[in-house]
Amino acid sequence: MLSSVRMARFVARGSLRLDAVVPDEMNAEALRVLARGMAPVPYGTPVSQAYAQGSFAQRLLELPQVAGALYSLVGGEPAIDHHAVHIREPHGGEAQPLHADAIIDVRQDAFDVQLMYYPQDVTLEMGGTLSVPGSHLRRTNETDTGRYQNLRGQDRLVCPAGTVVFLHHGLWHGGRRNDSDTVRYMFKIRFAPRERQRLLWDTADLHDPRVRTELDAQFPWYEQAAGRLERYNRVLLWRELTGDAAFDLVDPWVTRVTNRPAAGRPAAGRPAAGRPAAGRPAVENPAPATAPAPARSEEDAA
Ligand SMILES: O=C(O)CCC(=O)C(=O)O
Ligand SMILES: [Fe+2]
Repeated sequence: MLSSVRMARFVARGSLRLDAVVPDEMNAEALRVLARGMAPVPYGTPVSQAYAQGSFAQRLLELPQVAGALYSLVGGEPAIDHHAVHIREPHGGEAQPLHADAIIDVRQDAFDVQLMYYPQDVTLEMGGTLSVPGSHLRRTNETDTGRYQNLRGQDRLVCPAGTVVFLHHGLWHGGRRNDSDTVRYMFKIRFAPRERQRLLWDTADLHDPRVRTELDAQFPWYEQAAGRLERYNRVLLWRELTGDAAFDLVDPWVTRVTNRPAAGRPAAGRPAAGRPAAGRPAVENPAPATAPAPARSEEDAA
């Protein structure tokens, strides 16, 4: 299971990397299995029904670190959206344009994850998957980001054999050109949650101050103002994941924007001319008194 600090790191970065968690003998087996190809799985198949008992994919998903991370992110029995084997031939093909594996997906209370498994050591020349940390909550339409060639702080995956990476479905990424003499294999499975993604990880450290530090992370490609919006969107996601509707990074920040007064007006402070005439019903749902004005907010301070 993931800790709260690692979960917060996923919420900020949009990815989680588990280095060399698949043993060598399984990596060797994977090269044969992936070269043969994997039969498709119908959309929506619960994971326990997707892969035969004892099959490579089933054993991959049962590795404790993989299973623990998957459960923490999307809960028990997620559905398979699709899976695919990606093969990049030596000196073949072109870099994929930067993309998210989704057309506009504006869910704020749920997300899918993509497991990417690399059975070999991936060197820079082999064109490992490029991704842009912290891009997953900037909602884009699939390859709309394809015009960007390189972004400051981008991550070109270089990893040891047996590495598994989980990506939030919105993360901007793309396979790079393979300039090496070696075929590069990657197996991807996209999972959709079938239970509410709330407190599914090991929450013992939920109030560890490092949770806030992780959620507040800045990335070098962020613009000054829009970068703030990324952190704002993380607060919204953290509220959903924890059920803590009052969580904020800077108070009042998200809190200010969630203000939705109920019908009616507070009785106190209403100008006399606006009061209902005698005999008319008084305000039906008086809203609670508003909180005192903040001493400081991030926007005020900017
Ligand atoms: O080949 C790669 O590294 C990335 C492929 C990809 O974008 C995907 O599987 O969604
Ligand atoms: Fe992709």
